[in-house]
Amino acid sequence: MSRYHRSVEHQPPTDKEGSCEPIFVTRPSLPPLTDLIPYLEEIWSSRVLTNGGKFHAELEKALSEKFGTGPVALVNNATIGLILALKALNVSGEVITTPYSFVATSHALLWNGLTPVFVDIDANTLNIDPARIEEAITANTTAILAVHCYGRACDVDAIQEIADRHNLRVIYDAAHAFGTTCHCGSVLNHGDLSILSFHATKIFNTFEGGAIVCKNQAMKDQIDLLKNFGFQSETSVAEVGINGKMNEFSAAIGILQLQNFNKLLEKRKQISDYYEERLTGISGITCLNSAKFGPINYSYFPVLIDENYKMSRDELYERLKSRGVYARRYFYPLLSDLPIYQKLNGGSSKNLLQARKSSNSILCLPMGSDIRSDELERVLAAIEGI
Ligand code: T4K
Repeated sequence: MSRYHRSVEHQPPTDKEGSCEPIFVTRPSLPPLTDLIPYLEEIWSSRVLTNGGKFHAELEKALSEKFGTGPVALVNNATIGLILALKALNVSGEVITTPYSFVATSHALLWNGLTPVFVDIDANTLNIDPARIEEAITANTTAILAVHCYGRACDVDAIQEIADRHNLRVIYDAAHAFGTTCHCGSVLNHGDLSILSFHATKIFNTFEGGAIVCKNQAMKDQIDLLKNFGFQSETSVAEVGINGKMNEFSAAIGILQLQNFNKLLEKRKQISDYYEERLTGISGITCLNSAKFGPINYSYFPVLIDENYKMSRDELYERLKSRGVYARRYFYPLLSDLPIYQKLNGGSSKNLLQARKSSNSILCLPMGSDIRSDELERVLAAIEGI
């Protein structure tokens, strides 16, 4: 049993109406079970469970067509995808990255023996601030690892311009960015490689899973080699690869999820718009999904709680929890404040004022295509102080 189910069972919240039903930060969307049966029958009859089966090939093709990008290599999760991407691009030395992300972003650097150099973020998008990148570049810098946080595109043109001038690789942690658009179509067209997460909590899930979006077939071939232990043939191992393969069950789920994606996205947009309508005007709350900050894919519903709100962010977080609403502080604490990174990084995590401010004010409210209107009202009532 996982830690959230455990904690919910052992300490049932009691809200004023006496309802104990927990509302989580998200709930995975699932295709109708009956739609899955034919896929399961085919897997059972073929006994092809993994190692690049039919559904794996089908999903890779469908995704690159949907995104309008180069080839897509499926992986078993985004963390392995990030580790593989850095390896495939031969990144070395120092990598400029954001302190405002999930631990997988900077952990992937450490798994490759790389040094993260954290730079500050933009106040509105909470993505890495391109204006702060150049001052962090040294003779050892070889790449920029940026995150499209909450599914809002980074300033991809500014980042690429800096990278071109300094001959740096650009890798996008696009774990949140399934369906994210930018001025030229899919944001996944930018950088050398983009890595998506298909984890249960993501806008598009295959239970566990992910994908690396490549620019060309040669890079996909290299990643395919690396994700299969480095095998070139039955007897030849060309690289120190890893097991990064997606299995046929997850690929089948992905094929089905893709069929429903646009419908579910529309539901998320409606929920986001409703939240925004109700929360706009409450002193001390800023809705980051607001269109004024650029297009978003509604994968999260992040708000900033500042000193003008009637209680602190943490008090609101606890108040919601006491009413069975499990909002989350994505991303607090900053990666650079974790002891593992402080030890490594001493000098390079200074001047992260904006990141620290955002991290201390952020709250992600429950979001998902299946959230019911009575659940939304419970969340809003707690925030509005009812
Ligand atoms: N880069 C970035 C920027 C990321 O945000 C992430 C992952 C990654 C890379 C790495 O991607 P993967 O290697 O995972 O593909 C969650 C997710 O586990 C993690 O994937 C995600 N980011 C992160 C932002 O959130 P937790 O520890 O908060 O998850 P957890 O288990 O507490 O789940 C949150 C809520 O979701 C639960 O309270 C209930 C609900 N839930 C969760 C699961 C797993 C369900 O209803 N069903 C489920 O099966 O990290």
